[in-house]
Amino acid sequence: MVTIKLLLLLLFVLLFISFSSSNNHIVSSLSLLPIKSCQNGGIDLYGNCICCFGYYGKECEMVDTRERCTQSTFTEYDIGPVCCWSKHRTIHNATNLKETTSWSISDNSMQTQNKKIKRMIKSYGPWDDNDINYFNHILKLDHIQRNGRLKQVYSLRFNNATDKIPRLPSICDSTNKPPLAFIIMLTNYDKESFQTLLNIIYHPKHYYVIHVDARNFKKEIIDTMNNDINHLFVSRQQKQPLQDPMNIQLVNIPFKGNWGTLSLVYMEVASYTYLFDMVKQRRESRLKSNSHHHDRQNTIVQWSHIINLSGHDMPTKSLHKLESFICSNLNTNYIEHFPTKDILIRFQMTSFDQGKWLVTIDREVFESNDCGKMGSLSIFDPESGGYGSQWHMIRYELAYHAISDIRSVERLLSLKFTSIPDESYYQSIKHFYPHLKHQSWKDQVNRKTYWSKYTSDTSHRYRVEKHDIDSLVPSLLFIRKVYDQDVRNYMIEKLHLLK
Ligand SMILES: *[C@@H]1O[C@H](CO)[C@@H](O)[C@H](O)[C@H]1NC(C)=O
Ligand SMILES: *[C@@H]1O[C@H](CO)[C@@H](O)[C@H](O)[C@H]1NC(C)=O
Ligand SMILES: CC(=O)N[C@H]1CO[C@H](CO)[C@@H](O)[C@@H]1O
Repeated sequence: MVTIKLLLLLLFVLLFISFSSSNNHIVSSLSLLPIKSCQNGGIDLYGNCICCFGYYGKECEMVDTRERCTQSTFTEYDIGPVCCWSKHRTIHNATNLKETTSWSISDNSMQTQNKKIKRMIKSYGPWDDNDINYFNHILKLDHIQRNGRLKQVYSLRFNNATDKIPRLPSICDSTNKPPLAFIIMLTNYDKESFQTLLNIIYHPKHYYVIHVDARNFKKEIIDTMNNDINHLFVSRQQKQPLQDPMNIQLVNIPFKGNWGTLSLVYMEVASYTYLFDMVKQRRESRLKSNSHHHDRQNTIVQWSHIINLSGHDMPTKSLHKLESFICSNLNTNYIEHFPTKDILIRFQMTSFDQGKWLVTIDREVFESNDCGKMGSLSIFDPESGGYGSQWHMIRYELAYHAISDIRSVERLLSLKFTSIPDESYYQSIKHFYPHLKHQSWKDQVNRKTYWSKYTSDTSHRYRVEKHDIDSLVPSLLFIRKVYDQDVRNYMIEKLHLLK
């Protein structure tokens, strides 16, 4: 009780301070209310639950039995809310996806963002822990003053209009190559392969986010990893008078990675928030430590590209060569992009993340239970999307666009019930991307998996072996599924990866 009173007092003091110090309408930026789940796929945004279609009550615990869809079952899964909620998803409920709504495309004000976010939460549920984790990464809660009263509003934490990020010089040469950002996604911690990979790609000037799957996120493992990461950071720090904040971090609240579902994209876009924050921290810290030296802050520039890797991916070029490659193609985004029409089937069905993998609801179940319209085509215009490989290397503006443009967020959510959205999300956010015409786009992602080997023996099907290394194509940057340490060592030696 005492602590609650103290918290309230603190809140009041903080509100008071921000009241008196701001001259615009924003009163504070306190994220005191993390978004929580309610029952039956509902979500708690403002201290009140927003429930799925067919559910109501303070915690969404009440079922409206008059709605047939709330009774639906599908083999062993009880899919009531999943099935019902597509009743809410109509073209009229989409933010400019089909560009036919009255929601202004360019209005990026906090109030409008708040309305759009609330409407998206109403339209694209039901929600699970992964969804909520994503919202908590990308949204922020503010209080604005309206008619003399405080009102809670949600908006994107990275807002293009207000939160300017450091720029990247447009020229890149051999003596001045920009930093890179790496995301490393691990199913579990294999210390040897992780350290081998970092040994090759780590440099104090680059940025690294590590995501360990929530299912294997155990305290002891996390402590070990944090120790290892700290050790790496300290041992490789460049000798300079001032200490930069960390350039390598573990994702605090990880996602559960379920194959074929949106969770994989969540992991990546949530990682962007860490990567942008780390640049900001370094810049601010340099500014503080040397405020009379204005040019110091310019030594911290934006990273140019995101490269995401899995634990058993191996570079086939040294970091030095990788930097040079990116540098000589500085304006290029590497994304494979084909028209959506070839994979329309993925948009015609309604699939859902049942906690382990993706399950597609039978059309018959959908129709006989009055679950609304199947698929996503009423909310997603295939013409404006696309698909391709899930591997990509993208410029920082596109990564920023993914977390700072409300339409990118809606594109993501509207893919929630399609299968393998990591193969269509990046192609889809290009539709509203302001730099589309000014940047170059290459289909070639410069990564390889040996799919076709040993087809009869599935356990060895993708495993890279030493002799594979002798015949790599010169343009290759990464090879996947390198499970054996002696193959990694062979690569390091043969391909001069530490030079
Ligand atoms: C990168 O991120 C995507 C999700 O956007 C994921 O599906 C993919 O497998 C990741 N890994 C690699 C190596 O590209
Ligand atoms: C941010 O907004 C400005 C206009 O305010 C626009 O020119 C720019 O392209 C936007 N950037 C991104 C990445 O959306
Ligand atoms: C046009 C419109 O707003 N349609 C629906 C959008 O979703 C809500 C529920 O979240 C419905 O009540 C609206 O009718």
